[in-house]
Amino acid sequence: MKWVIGNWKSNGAWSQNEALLVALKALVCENTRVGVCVPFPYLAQAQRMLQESKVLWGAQNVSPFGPGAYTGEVHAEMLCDFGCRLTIVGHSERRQYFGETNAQIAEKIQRLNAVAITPIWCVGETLEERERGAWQDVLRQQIVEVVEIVGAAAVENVLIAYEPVWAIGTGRNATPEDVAAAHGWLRTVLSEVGARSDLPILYGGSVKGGNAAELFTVEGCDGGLIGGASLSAMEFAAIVAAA
Ligand code: G2H
Repeated sequence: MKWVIGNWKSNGAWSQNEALLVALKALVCENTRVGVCVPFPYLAQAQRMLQESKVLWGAQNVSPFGPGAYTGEVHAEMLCDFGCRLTIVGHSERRQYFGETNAQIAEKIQRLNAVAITPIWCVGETLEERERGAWQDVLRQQIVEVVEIVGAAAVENVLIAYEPVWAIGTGRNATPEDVAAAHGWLRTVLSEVGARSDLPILYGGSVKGGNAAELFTVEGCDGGLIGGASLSAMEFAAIVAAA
């Protein structure tokens, strides 16, 4: 079973979303689990449009805190009110622009677990880290620092998304060999820390209709987290068909 999950990032407008959600709802997803992570203001729209379909929806972030005096935050119970089944944590854009740390990601995973929303836990190395041969250390650290805080049992039901930062929105996707090596390494590290090594691991980074089949058939690749291409109904449908 493959997963194909859209990540709209900070894109969308009420009127445009309507057409995209109608197209999503019409997707045939018999052997593929399809989902979409939308900006907070559009969760109600996604819920209204997708609730009769097999397509799952969710958010792209969650507060590391519960209810209380945390101005601007959206806590996990609020996501339940909008029927969210999935939510992204630790996306590299949040690490890069908002200083999100592995400790915060651990908190967010726990908050989502507490309300039975599946965390999509993103990991990945930068170009600089890859070029100096540190990608394995970086991935290990991203996994270990979270599991040390939450424990292996808390990551039993997560989806992992391997998103090499150098492939995000750049049009330069990782090669099937890169994906096989990274996913294999992540499984080794998961096993080292006592976590499930057979967790679903999605690939994210410039996936399109034209390269999805090649990437998704890599051993150990359980589908994709799709950014830019999820904003086009035709492109996203082609990716789902390739899964
Ligand atoms: C990676 C991906 C989706 P894109 O961030 O999370 O985005 O497909 O645009 O590279």
